Amino acid sequence: MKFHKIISLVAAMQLLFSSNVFAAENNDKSDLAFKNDSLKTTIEDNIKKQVDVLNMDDFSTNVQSKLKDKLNKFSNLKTLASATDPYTPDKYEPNNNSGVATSGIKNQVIQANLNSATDEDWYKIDITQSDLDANGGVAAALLTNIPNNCDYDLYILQILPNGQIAGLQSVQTGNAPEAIYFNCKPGTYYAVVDAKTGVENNFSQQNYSFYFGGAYKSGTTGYMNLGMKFNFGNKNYGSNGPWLSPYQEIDLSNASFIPNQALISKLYISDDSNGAYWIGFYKLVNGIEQMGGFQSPLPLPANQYAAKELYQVQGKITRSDGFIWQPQMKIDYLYPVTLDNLHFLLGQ
Ligand SMILES: [Ca+2]
Ligand SMILES: [Ca+2]
Ligand SMILES: [Ca+2]
Repeated sequence: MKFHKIISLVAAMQLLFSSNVFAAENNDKSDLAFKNDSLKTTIEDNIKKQVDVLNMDDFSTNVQSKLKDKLNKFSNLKTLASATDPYTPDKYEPNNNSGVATSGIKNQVIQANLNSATDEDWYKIDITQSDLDANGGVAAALLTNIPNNCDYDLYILQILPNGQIAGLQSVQTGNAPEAIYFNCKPGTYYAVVDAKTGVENNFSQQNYSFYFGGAYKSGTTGYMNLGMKFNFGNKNYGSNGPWLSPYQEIDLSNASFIPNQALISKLYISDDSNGAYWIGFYKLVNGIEQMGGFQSPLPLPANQYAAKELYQVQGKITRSDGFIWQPQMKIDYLYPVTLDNLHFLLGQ
């Protein structure tokens, strides 16, 4: 049975049986079946809102409007895997039905293809409670790099204990990518990549890219050399101290090596220096301070501030015997898995 027939059946079942496995904010059960637009809008709006509302300005004490692009000073830019292999054989075959669905691909981007008129690709993931805890209860399935002149669609199915099937679909036209975000409970879920019926020669040896897993991922910039130098000279402010240095800034608001919409999980600023003696040294990033000698994350609430921002760094000191601070910074972040961010998962 070709996949569209199964889908028709599933749609009919959705109308007949009330199931809200995919919790939507819509009480109309018949409308729930295969209508993920509202869910997608909800999560994307939520993500956008989160980033927009929680602005770095809120904790910056000294933001100035003039931005400087110092990206070329980075010595260890994260190298992104960019190229996908367009023509490898589909190593996940056979997987043309739920019984032989491909497993073991959770939270990865894979390359596969629909290489004949009868090919359909079934994937199976088991979503656990810990997966949900890490993702706010939201999972994602994304299909992109659909070959030119092809039109593939994406379906999410769950077989319920009583034999009913619940489902969602994303059915864009042409080779536009497909994306489904869904609220879910622990359980086994199937994703199906299927060629749209009625499109001629709707298959290709060329690979598509596919992701099935949590809606959020964590990442890190690693320690970045900021190219900054704070020379405090020979000074003893004693009881008149401490003295606050002018700030130096680094603009990461357009940094391509940080995913869009990433939020800061942890922010570190290092003590790197020439090793000279100091008393009462403090490190500040956008007004958040930490005493020299500590390597723990700065006291900043997790996952509330945008990572792609302008950062202003400065130092505060009571006594310096020729101390020169050359800080490195590391940002651990959390980001939503979107079509736009998918390349960050390649090569993992
Ligand atoms: Ca295939
Ligand atoms: Ca297949
Ligand atoms: Ca499509």
